Amino acid sequence: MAENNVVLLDFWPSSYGMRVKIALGEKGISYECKQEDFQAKSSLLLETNPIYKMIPVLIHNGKPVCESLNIIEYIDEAWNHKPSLLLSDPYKRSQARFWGDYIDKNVYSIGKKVWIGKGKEQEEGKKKFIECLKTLEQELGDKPYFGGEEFGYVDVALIPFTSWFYTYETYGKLNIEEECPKLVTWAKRCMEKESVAKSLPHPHKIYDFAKQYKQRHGLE
Ligand SMILES: N[C@@H](CCC(=O)N[C@@H](CS)C(=O)NCC(=O)O)C(=O)O
Repeated sequence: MAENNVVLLDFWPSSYGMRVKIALGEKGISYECKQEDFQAKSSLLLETNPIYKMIPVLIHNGKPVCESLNIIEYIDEAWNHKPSLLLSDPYKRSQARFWGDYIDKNVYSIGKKVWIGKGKEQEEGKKKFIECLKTLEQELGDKPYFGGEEFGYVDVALIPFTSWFYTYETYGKLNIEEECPKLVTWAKRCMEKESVAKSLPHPHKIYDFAKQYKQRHGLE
C-alpha cells in the first residue's frame, strides 16, 4: 500500500503514542507527528477520535485509526512487508493479543498507583506492579523477545512503559532491576533497536514531566 500521507496525533510522554512510533519505525514509514494539548484538544483530534478523544490517532491518507494496539495491527497489515510484528501462526497471534491485552489492563493503571498514590494505596500498587512485571518476565522466559527470536507485537506494546521505570522507581522507592533482572535485560536489548531508541524519551525527561504533572495537580 502506498505510504502517501501519514499523520500521528501524539503526546510525547504517552506510552501509547510511543508504541505507534516504534511500529512506524520498524516498517520504515515516514510520518508527520502532531503534538496534542489536552487542555485544548485540536479539532483534528476531536474529529478523528470522537468516541474517546484520545491520542494516539494514526491518520493514513485522511482515514483515522484509533487505539494503539489496533493501530499496531493496522500498520502491520497495511504495510505488510517485513518485519512482521504479528506472527502468521493463528495460535501465536492469539497469544500475542492476549499479552497485549494483559499489558493494557494492568501496567498503566497499576503503575499510576506507584507514582501518584500515597500510603496504603501506593504500597499495594508497588506490590501489584512488581507482581505484574514478574508475570510478564515469566512469559518472556529465556526468549530474546516475547514472540521468540524476533522483536514483535508484545515487545512494541510493553517497551514504552520502561521509559517510565525511573519515575516508578523514584516515587515508589523500587529497584526494578533487582526484582526483574531478565525483564530489564530484555528492555536493554529492545533499546538497541533504532525504532525503539528513537521513540522513547529519556527517562529523566519523563520524570520531569511526571513531577510537573504532580505539582500542577497538587499531588506532591
Ligand atoms: N487505550 C488507549 C489509551 C490511550 C490514552 O490513554 N491516551 C491518553 C494519553 S496517554 C490521552 O489521550 N488522554 C487524553 C485525555 O484523557 O483527555 C490506547 O491504547 O490508545
